[in-house]
Amino acid sequence: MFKGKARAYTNIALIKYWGKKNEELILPMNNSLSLTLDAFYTETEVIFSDSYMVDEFYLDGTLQDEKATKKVIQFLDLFRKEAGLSLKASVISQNFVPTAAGLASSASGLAALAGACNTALKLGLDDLSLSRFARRGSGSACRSIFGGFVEWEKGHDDLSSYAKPVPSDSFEDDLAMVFVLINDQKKEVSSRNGMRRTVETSNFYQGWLDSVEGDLYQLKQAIKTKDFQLLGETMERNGLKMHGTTLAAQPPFTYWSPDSLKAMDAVRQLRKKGIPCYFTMDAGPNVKVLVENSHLSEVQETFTKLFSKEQVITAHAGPGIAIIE
Ligand code: 2P0
Repeated sequence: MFKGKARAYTNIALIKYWGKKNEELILPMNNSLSLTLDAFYTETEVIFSDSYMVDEFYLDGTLQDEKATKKVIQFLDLFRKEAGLSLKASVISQNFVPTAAGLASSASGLAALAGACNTALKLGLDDLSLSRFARRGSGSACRSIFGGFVEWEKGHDDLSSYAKPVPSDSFEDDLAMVFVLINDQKKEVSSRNGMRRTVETSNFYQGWLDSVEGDLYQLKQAIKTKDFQLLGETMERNGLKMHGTTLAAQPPFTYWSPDSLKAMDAVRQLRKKGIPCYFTMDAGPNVKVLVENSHLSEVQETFTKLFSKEQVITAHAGPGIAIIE
């Protein structure tokens, strides 16, 4: 029997990953840069044993169906191949998310499973190799191997596409990210399908690709010089551009809901009042607001008034992957 357990934290991209050039290997079209956060994480245990006849996947205590398990089985296969064994496994995963608000993250989940497999099978993979493996489960998971600011180098093949920490002189410790949880009844387009549809059909996609390098350069300059305004403006602009591409897809779609627009407007109003804060959004209606700790309370107050206390969750920079057992 081989056993391992790891914890990984979720991350939010300031420069977005949007589009794949290789779907099987999960090689992205562009580099992305994220901040790992402390508020949401996943703990995953994996046990490989000859007593299992099939692979099983339990998430938050519930045995998962074939579809959810298939992704996990394919991921386990990568590690079985690396270790040269064929034992079936049981995967027990727990998401630590403050409320049930659709924040369960494939980034933290697949990163934790990668760490657990590495330990269980005694592969001795270093963090860069672990990041490559995590990428094969879910692109954004490769960034959750590391804490703080993290850049995913798009690379050109399996070996060259991985994430690594961005030197920051602890700039991230000055920052907070306020999650505004917006419930939306609409059935959402998964990020996997959304990015595929956009790459294949959106006339705006080339515009995205043409500008992302410049945004990335500016964001790295902002980290280097600890320039919060430049950091926030660049993040906000990049996120808006990503979401712009979806409007020109065929058929068009958007992740925004009326409440997302309300939250974005509140951020602009706060700035007018002299409180520097900036928003970003991912493949769903929630809005994430980046602010310095020195102005955190004003942002929290605004959003708890506009929405409710339960809908506002504050995160700070979080650590990289941790091996628990
Ligand atoms: C990101 N997203 O950079 C972007 C921004 C969503 C919007 O990475 O298909 O779950 O498993 O590689 O990593 C979400 O996509 O997609 C994501 P797959 P993933 O955070």
